[in-house]
Amino acid sequence: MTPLDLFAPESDDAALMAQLRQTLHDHAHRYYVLDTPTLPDAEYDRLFRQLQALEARHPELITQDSPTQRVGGKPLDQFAQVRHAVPMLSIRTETDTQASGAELFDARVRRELGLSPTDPAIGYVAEPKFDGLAMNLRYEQRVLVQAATRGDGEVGEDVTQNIRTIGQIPLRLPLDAPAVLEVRGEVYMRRDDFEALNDKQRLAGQKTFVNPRNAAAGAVRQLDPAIAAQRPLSFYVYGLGAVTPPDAGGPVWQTHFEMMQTLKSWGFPVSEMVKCAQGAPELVAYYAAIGRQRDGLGFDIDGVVYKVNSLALQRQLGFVTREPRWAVAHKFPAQEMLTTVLGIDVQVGRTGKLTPVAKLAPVFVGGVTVTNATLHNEDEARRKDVRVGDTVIVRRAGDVIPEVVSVLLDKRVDESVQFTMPRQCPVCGSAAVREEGEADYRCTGGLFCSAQRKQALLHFAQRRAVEVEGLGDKLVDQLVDAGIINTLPDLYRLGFTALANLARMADKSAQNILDALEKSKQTTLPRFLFGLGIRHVGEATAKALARHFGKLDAIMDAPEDVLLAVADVGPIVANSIRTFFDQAHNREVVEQLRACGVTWPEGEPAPVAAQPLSGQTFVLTGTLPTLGREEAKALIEAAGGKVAGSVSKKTSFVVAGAEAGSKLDKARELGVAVLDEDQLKEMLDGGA
Ligand code: 5U1
Repeated sequence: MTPLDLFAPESDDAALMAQLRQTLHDHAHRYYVLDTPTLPDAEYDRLFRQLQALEARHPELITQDSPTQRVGGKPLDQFAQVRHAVPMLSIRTETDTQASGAELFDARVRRELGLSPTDPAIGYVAEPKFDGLAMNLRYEQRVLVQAATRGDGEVGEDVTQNIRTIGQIPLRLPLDAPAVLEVRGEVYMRRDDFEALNDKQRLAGQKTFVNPRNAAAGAVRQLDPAIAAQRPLSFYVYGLGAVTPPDAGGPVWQTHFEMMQTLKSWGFPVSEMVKCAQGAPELVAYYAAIGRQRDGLGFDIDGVVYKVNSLALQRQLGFVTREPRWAVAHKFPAQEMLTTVLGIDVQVGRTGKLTPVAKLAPVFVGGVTVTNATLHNEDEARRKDVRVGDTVIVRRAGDVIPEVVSVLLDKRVDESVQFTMPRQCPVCGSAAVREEGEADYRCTGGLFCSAQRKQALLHFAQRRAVEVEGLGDKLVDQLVDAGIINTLPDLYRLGFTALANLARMADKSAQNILDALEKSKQTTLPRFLFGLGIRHVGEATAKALARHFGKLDAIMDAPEDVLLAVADVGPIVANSIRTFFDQAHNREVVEQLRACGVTWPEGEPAPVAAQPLSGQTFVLTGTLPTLGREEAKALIEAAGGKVAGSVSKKTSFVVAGAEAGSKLDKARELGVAVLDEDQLKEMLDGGA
């Protein structure tokens, strides 16, 4: 055996291992950062296992940057301390007073630079402010050697083992990267990953996390890297720490934006939302645009950051204490705040559903003052164990109903008592029952219960039903509490005097209500049906029933099996409709409304052949070239089809327009047929 024979296989393996590492790195970058995978998962797994096998054979050839080394190492007792080569600064927060935070910042920068109002606008970079944990990643000779938390800015903790598990973070950099490079950015958890993690925790009977930020912090500070690896984290880069200086061969950049583009080319994830902006007006527009997108993003941001783009100007501006003068954070209204629970009320809905609602000390959250937060139902209230007197975190994101996220148990007062759902309706005293398999308690009082009567009136009078303009909850409270109105037909028996005698009711307003009531008498069959408030009969079902039967009497008399022939009606809905019209008092209400003059045009039952889309369920996604979302929905429904909000195996077609999102992906995953607008129109014309 020659020396060559002895070493050749080993050097072949070494070359193969290097090649495998490169392929796996490239693919991980395309998968995690660019979101354009080119290798099937199974092939990636095969190459990964091949590399693992070679490394098992040659442990001395394992490199720190090998993709197999993302998850590894033993659980730690504690994290080692790391002194940052360049302190991790904090960032000044600009809050809106009279002027916008962007205008205040721009004015300050111009003043510091000694610019006059006639001098040109300053070039800025505007970025989202990710709601996660600041991290410093250190690369030496283009290999990730250390990841450290911010800590106090001077000294952080070495969390390298955990950070290596984040697929978006390159373990190795290309050859044009400098010998020493520290990048700074935010480690965060996407909202869908957070939900999935909490589902998993719940199933395992383990504690859930309050929000994505806490979940990310828990994962980063997890002493066992194997557990950290199961917590899905993401990363965005936004700046630099120590870097090889230009005179030692390090990179030279003129602007922050240029530097970010280089970081992107080296494999770091840079947000697509990072934009250049000229002067204050473009920063103001950026703040507004990102604010509008905020709830639709897949992750939490708590504001935006403005930075002077020119690195020379940044140097000129310098720092005050620990904050740069060239950057500022402009926060959005907080979506989570602390407040106190003053009481827990139980509200009664139109169908008798009892909902526990926490009454809160007023708190400004998500841009509005919140005084109520739903606790949904008994199980949810128990799970969160919210008690009167508790200090709680309240969350309000976008237009969603505010909710109590969690209780600060260490602030709980000793004598607090657990909430229990009442067994009687808090309004009428009738029994409250929870049917098997249902999450909700319901009041059994029906229209005997004044709360249900009020809700039934409001439901009937709403814009989407017969629409009685001006009949809001305050007026309905007055009318029902004074015993003036008990049933829907009583509305049309209201006289001017009864209305005008109510507290705070001017003659003019009383007349407006009477006029609105008169106007509401001319309605349509779907609006009237929907307004009756039959359980499970929403607008779409009411439309389908009206289209199918043409006349109200036909619906009122239809047996369940005939109702089942309607496109939108399943057994539960059919049963609910039958039960409603089998009750004499409900038929009486309909007759009295008709006697009061409520009327609608009736038609003939729709012939089956005239319903080209009957039995088909559609999901709309993206922007169609000519049809608006509501228009497309109405056309599909008018043709006998159903429109659903999410894609499932039961979906017949997904209609996709520009910028179609995850619904299109799901359709492809499930093999659901995808149509464009032209194909939909063809079907509507009876062409399919
Ligand atoms: N996007 C972004 N977030 N963020 C946070 N940029 C950014 N820059 C920061 C911080 C603390 O600090 C530098 C301006 C020093």
